[in-house]
Amino acid sequence: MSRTMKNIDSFTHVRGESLFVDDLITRQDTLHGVVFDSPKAHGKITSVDYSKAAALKGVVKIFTHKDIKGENQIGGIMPDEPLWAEDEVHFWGQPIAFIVAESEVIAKKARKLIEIDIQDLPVITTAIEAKAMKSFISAPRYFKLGDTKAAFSDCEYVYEGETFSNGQEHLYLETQGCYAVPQENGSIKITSSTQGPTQVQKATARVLGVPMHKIEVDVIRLGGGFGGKEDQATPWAVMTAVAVQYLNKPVKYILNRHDDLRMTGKRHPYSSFFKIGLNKDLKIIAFEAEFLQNAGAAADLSPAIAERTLFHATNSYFVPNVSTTVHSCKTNLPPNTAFRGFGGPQGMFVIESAIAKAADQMGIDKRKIQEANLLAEGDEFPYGQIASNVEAQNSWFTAKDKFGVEQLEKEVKDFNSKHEHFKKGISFMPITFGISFTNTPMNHARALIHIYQDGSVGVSTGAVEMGQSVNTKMLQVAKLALGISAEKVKLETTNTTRVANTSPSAASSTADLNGKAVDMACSALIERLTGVAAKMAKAENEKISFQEDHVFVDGKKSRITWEALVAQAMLERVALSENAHYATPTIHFDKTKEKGHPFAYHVYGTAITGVTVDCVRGTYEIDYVKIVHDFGISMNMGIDLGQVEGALAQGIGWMTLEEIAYDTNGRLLSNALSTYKVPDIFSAPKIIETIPVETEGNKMAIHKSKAVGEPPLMYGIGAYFAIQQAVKAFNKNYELKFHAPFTPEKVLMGLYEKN
Ligand code: LUZ
Ligand code: MOS
Repeated sequence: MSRTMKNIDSFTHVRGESLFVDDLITRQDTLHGVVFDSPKAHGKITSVDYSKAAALKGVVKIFTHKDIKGENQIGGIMPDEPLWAEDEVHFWGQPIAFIVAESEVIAKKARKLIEIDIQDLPVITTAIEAKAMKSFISAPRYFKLGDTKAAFSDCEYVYEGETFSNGQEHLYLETQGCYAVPQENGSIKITSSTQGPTQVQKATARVLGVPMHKIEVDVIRLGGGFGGKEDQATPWAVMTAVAVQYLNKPVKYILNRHDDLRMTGKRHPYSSFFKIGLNKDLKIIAFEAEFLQNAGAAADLSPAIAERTLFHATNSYFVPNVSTTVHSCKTNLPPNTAFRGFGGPQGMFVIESAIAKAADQMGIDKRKIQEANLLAEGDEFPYGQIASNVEAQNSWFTAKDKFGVEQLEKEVKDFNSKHEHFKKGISFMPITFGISFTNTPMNHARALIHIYQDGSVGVSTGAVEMGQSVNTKMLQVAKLALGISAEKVKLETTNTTRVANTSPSAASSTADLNGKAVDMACSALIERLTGVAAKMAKAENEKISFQEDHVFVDGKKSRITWEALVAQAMLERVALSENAHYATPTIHFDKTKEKGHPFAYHVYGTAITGVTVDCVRGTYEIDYVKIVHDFGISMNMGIDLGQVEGALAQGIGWMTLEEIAYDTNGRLLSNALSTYKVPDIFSAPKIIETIPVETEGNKMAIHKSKAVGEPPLMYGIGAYFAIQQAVKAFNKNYELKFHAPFTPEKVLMGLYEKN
């Protein structure tokens, strides 16, 4: 196949013609909503006075839980989240009511007129406090391999420590939003900026008390999701639908940035504790970790995210004795949610911290320990899966070789010996990331393909386009399978009436799951068309193939065009539509034993990060990140490199700059782009070099092109340890701390502590 193609959205993106929810032409009678949310993180609502707001000219109705005909419940994994608060509020920003007015301006004015009294209850903002108060979302989970207790007594070196990694704001360019329009007989069509159209449909049906077939959800594309719209696009869509059900008029709600930042959950902050044991040969013999996940005020996806932390707690290393625990801690923050990596990055930061601590105490290079413990073929993960087609060592040694590590390390040493006020650091960051939803039943997808009678093709899948270019990949799969040119194939919107019961576009698995379904649907169509073509060409079925918009006979182009073939198939009344269902084979997981084979495959890679720290100011620059990445056999290197670079920048941001801050009352302080620093072009690495590992690829991946959305984010963890090394080079007395993000402020304090 041609393993390259420009993103099919680039033309309309560049011209500003791509449609997002807010670009839809609305009906003239459209009303506009805005949420009234809690101004306190925890308390009893003693009174709310809506009268002044309701009296404002242009206000149509203020909706509360009392207006719900079905259930006041939007919890996905667990039924613990009301759409609108009833008697109690559990986080600052929790929706209490929905004001619907003739314009957004009026709705916002009305919001200011609502008077509320809340009787304060104690506020918990950290996972550590929550654990002390036994405030949990769900039961703890434990993964075990071997016997750590016995193993520690055999270890030459044992170290313990603690870590913290902060949350992260998704900052999708397009904020949350939706537009709901009444149809006949109580049906509602919702256009939503969601990664999970089916979640939106299901939650809406539940709250409205109507069957799912009354609710149609359509998704054109998202201006970014990053996990923030896997579950948390739902409430706004449901609220507009409640209003439509009552008013029988279209209702639109696009959150502004402040409302979005305040009301939505983020990546989970984690407080963690580790114990690591090594023998004389630097082998990690035992590893224990306890993860305290700050889940916020409701479950959302937290238990699944907690689980993925345990799956990634040993990163790219084989450790024979492992014992890990995760507690999903209930606090009074907005429910934290999916974010690219889904708990994996938080897990990997801890073992990297443990290795850094061990290396520091032993007085050796961190990378010696990393290198001595890399996963090999046949190693067992703590969850029972046996590693196969492992590229951990391949990517590591390729990076060392291709990027000339000796030279890079010499540069650091030379530079540091010559410069007093600037210091360089270098780090290695291997990654191993499991591909599949950890919840096995979610690993399925469908595609619906129509060949129209003029030969053009429409492809519908469950995949949501969110800038990751999944539609381009789907188009590549279809055009290759049908042997036709790209212009003949159109990717349709993602719509619950065409493709039902979808899993969210998440877990890096969207292209694999939906691409396999597209491939299957095309194969079925081709099989039927082969019969027609064979008759037309007077040849046997086996001799027929489809390429270059023509029927090929015996590998040679015939005069029968695709169009002529399709026209003939119509005359012969051959079905030109096909629906296919793909469910990942092989995978399984037993939660009672915490063992199984949960992942279709793993993605591997190694990043080398070089930084320079300004030791007067505490600022730093990322000189380079050099990556050897396991793409499998990429079906579109342009797109995949974009994913690597974007994920890397996002990972570096999480580790270095992005500092979510809540005060002790649970109020978000980093509530604007002036107080929350996201990486920009000035903080981007000066050089990003990415080369593919040489590999056979993996058949479980679509066209052997491995999932690429999430794994490269974790290369960003390398920035933390490169900066740490530079700080240590300046200040020998610096005591290693593992408290991310490593902001310039923390760097400065590290440079001068005990110095
Ligand atoms: N979402 C989900 C995910 O529901 N399950 C997962 O395992 C997952 N993994 C990564 C990102 N999103
Ligand atoms: Mo996700 S973190 O919605 O793949």
